[in-house]
Amino acid sequence: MHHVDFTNPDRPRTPKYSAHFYYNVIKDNGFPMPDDEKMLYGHFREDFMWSTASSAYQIEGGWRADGKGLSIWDKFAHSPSRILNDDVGDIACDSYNKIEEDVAILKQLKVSHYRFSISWPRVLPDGTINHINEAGINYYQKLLNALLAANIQPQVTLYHWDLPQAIEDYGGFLNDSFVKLFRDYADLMFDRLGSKVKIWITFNEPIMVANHGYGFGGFAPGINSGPDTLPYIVGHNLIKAHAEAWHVYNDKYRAKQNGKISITLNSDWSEPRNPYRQEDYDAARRVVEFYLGWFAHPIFNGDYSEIVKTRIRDRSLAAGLPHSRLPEFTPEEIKRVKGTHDFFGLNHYTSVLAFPVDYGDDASFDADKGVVTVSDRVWLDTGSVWLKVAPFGLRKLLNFIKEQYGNPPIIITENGVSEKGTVDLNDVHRNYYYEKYINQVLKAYLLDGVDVRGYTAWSLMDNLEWAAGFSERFGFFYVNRSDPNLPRVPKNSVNFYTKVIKSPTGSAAGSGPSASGHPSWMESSRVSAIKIWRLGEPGAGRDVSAVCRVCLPRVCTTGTLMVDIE
Ligand code: PNW
Repeated sequence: MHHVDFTNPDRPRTPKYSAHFYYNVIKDNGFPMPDDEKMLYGHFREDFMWSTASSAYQIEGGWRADGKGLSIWDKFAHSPSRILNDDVGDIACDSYNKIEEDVAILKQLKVSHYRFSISWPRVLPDGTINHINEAGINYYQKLLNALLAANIQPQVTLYHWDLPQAIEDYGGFLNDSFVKLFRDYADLMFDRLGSKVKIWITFNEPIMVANHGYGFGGFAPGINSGPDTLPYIVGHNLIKAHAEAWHVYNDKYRAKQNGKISITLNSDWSEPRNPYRQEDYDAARRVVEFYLGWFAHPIFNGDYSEIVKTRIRDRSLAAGLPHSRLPEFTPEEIKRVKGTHDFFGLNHYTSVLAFPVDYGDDASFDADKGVVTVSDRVWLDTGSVWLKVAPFGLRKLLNFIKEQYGNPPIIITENGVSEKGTVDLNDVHRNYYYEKYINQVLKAYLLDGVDVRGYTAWSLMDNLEWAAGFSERFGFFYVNRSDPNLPRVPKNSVNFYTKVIKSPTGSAAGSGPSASGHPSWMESSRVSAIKIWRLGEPGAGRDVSAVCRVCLPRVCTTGTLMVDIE
């Protein structure tokens, strides 16, 4: 249980992970279940919104149908090597032609809500209200009618990454005029669709638009020429555009349409890599502050947070610039943006471990944050490299939002897990993921008093997973792409999610144990922890015994990255 350094005459003994492990077995006189991993039985509020989600570019197809304009993702996908296997969304899941099928599978799931997004270039081909494409609006009218007829309430996102290419041709989010263009588009959608919609979301995950679209360039429009400045300009215009759309709704439509409107922000949760180092705590805090706070702070508290402002300003001045690379809001703008929310829309998938790193002269969002993140190797793998299963982080993130942003009502607008490789409809890993994550949401609600109003599983069906193409599958329904009819085939998790939603006593997750000691709806997930190891790339699945050879995760005595002994 101890490593002995035979090259050192003192023969020093260093405890291996097994020593810490055995120490705890002795201390606990056995194996008590950690509180955090115990199932909590109980119910969400009566009117809890149980939803599942999709987005326009990922499912609709019909890329040139009936007068639709092109989006930046159409152009990006048609450029060589931007998407894995050169996949394109030209047809995707053909949802443009499959309203009935999509509503049928939503009914099968028994969700009360469905989150989808509007393709801006489908309704406004050149992005402006100078030319309205009635056929495009008609598609969304029909979809809304079909949903309402099935007693499913829509949650509608105005922007889920498919900017009209015509707007990008004029600088896209980098051009201030974007703010007015988005306001006009939002105004038109409220006017034409608003009588049927009670939940609006302005932007999905602005950080991905800013950083991946205009920083790293891995997402459309694929710009990476100014990672130190462009993401901040994009973020700034995005925040202002969100606020204008909220005000239009508030001033012109709220009284008669009686809906709610906000933004969806995404964030990982972050723990210190070494819980005994203050620097790692500070780094972990910066991760969430830069990720979520970049957008949440101006909208919920007013202006960018001090941590974000100070770090970017200091690093800008140190590099010899006359002022911060982060744009400033005027006092009027701070007032105009603050409070433009009716709920907190949250997308969450995974957690990370953080430690500080000085990036030197490197100028980028990551360098400003000054953090490197890793995963705890006991967290299970999934079909996406960035996504590790760490359910506890969702409860912590919900508490962070409650404490930092004034205890807002929270709608979880995405949470889910992927697989890749061979198709296996018995997706018990997905049941496992949902059971554990939803139970953490229940704990946040019942034990911590977080005001959670809804939960949305990503995704309704397998779809175009952005730069990963069709290779990573998040769906409840498998879409058979070798059949030209693109049939939606239920995976095992359809039954699982339906049972969570409709557990015996109503809208509850965890209605109480059955004879076996587990609630009936969780039976199928118990074997999944074993299977989930095999989800990644061939060879990526790890055997539990290979994890944590050298030192306790996060309590690494050497303070270096954890490495395998071999
Ligand atoms: C979200 N990451 O995007 C999006 O809103 C969805 O459209 C997407 O399909 C889903 O999550 C699953 O990926 C993300 O690399 C994409 O950290 C990538 C990351 C996070 C969110």
